[in-house]
Amino acid sequence: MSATSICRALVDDLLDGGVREAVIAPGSRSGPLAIALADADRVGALRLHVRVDERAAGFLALGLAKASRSWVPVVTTSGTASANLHPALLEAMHAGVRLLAVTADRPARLRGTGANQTTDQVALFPHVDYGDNPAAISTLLAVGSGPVHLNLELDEPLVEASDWAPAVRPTHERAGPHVPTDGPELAMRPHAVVVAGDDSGPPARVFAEKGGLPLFAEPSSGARNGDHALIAYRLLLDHAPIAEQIDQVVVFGHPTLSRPVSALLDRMHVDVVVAAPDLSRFPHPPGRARTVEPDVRPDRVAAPTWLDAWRAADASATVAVDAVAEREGAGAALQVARAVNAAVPPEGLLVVGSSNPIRDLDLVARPYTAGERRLVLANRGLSGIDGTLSTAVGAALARSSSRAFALVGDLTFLHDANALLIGPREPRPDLTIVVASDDGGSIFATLEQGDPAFADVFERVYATPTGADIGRLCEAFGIPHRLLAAKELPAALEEDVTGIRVLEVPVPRDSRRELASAMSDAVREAVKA
Ligand SMILES: Cc1ncc(C[n+]2csc(CCOP(=O)(O)OP(=O)(O)O)c2C)c(N)n1
Ligand SMILES: [Mg+2]
Repeated sequence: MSATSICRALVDDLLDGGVREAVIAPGSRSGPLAIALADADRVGALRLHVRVDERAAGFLALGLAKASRSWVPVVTTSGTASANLHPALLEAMHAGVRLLAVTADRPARLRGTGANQTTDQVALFPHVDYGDNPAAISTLLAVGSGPVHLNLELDEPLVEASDWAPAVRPTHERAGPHVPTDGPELAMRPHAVVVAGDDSGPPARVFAEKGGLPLFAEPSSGARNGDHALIAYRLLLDHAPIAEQIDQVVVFGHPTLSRPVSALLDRMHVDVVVAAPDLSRFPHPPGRARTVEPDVRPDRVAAPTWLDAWRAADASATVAVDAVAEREGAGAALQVARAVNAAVPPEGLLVVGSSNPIRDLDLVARPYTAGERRLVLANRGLSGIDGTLSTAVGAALARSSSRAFALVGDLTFLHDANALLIGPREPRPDLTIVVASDDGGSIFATLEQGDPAFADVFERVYATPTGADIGRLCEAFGIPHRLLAAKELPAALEEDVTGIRVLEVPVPRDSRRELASAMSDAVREAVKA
């Protein structure tokens, strides 16, 4: 079969498999697949996105796949181009995202002969499900959870000048989030809590509501909804006397955000129950956690005093956190997180960057009303600061609502600035990117290395200030940019948006450590027995 026939057959198979979005980066070896995908785009069988930078292309496809819960192929040419997909594939692997990497290759006979742009692409992504037979792609995709790597050997002649158009398949219903049915009963202890990590979805909330339990839901859990979800749970775990009484934790999703939650799971007398098929994606105390079916339900409702006590403590802690956030200067990052949390309307999207943005949000985000179909995403598989803007662009493109936001730190923004490199003919989402801009990585100030003992080296090797001018960078990409004070952000977030824009809010970095201890002190005082 010619390269063109192979690629046309592959596009047909992908369409049969439900693929409706595809990403490519340019190159000669991948050309026949690029042309076949462009043919499919032309007749409306799928939507094609073209990017110059393969790393950004990989994360764009990841964002599309995360928000649509569908397979999204990303196609690169051979050599280093394909290696640039590695970060997105690793994130997809650890978060179970349906990303299909298609790397074009020369025929196997040319490997090891010094042929141009030819390396061993077969073992390029160890641990990722691999295939080299395009005809078997449907079997690979049927496994359900990603990612998958298809290395496509294409021989010359690479292109053929002949007309082709695939049949347009009917649009299929997208798989929604998992809605629990009535599964097996779990024997509850009197003082249980529910932890909802990344991508838990509604089951965590439903379990907490059925059991009358407090819900500690990370922002990207998809479960921070309803009136069982607490706000300042992270500080309550450290400071509220009631936290000592916890005797059971039921965990959904992939919790990674906070040390107090990890410490809770490590407590010897706590029964740790993980609602997942296995423990591979779950940070757990070795030998002590047990799994239950994701559809598990509590065998009884907890005494109302348990949840009431948590709600009262949370209300006091939240007042204390808000008071610290109101402080001039230091509190600005928390004000930014609150404003962004409040700006997301029903059906809206929020993509949150790693480091302080997601932790600030975790501390202040008000739970949303259940059932209003907001989507809050974060790359928590490996918590990288890479690819976040591309993920946000992809996720925004996959949503029907045009209200989409991203909240990122300045280094996270700069790391993926090529996400803004979007050609004039490419689909562009309406997306507001908010940058909490403190010229460097402020999270490290709150960790051990932020101790004054390391002050000498801290600034150079941890904080890494860049002095980069984000406004001028945006100008180079033709992206509107505004510098705003935190207090001006809520009004700006209300504005109608067409295309991508950047709102940069300067926040102080040197007071981060003090901010963290001021919040701890305030909450300890507010909830003491
Ligand atoms: C790809 C990658 N490189 C390095 C890190 C380590 N890291 C974690 S947070 C961080 C700093 C992030 O800075 P910024 O985005 O400005 O957020 P801030 O800490 O200032 O809130 C770094 C380098 C990472 N998580 N991912
Ligand atoms: Mg920063």
